[in-house]
Amino acid sequence: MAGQNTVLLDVKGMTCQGCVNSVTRIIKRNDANALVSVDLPSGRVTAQTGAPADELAAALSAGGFEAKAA
Ligand SMILES: [Cu+2]
Repeated sequence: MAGQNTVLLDVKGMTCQGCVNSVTRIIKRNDANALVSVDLPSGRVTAQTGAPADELAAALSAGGFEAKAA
């Protein structure tokens, strides 16, 4: 798909599968076609997406997860 990039984010505050689901949902709200993988122990989120990392980090921060582009 055009414009798809690999975006890496460091996300703090994820403690369980529910948080993983929330983070995934927030990213998909910004890009419904995003492919999201979350590594809970490290807080590393990898997304194949056309959305910019900064936009995703801002959305996650607004959703209660401290996030920044990795
Ligand atoms: Cu949780």
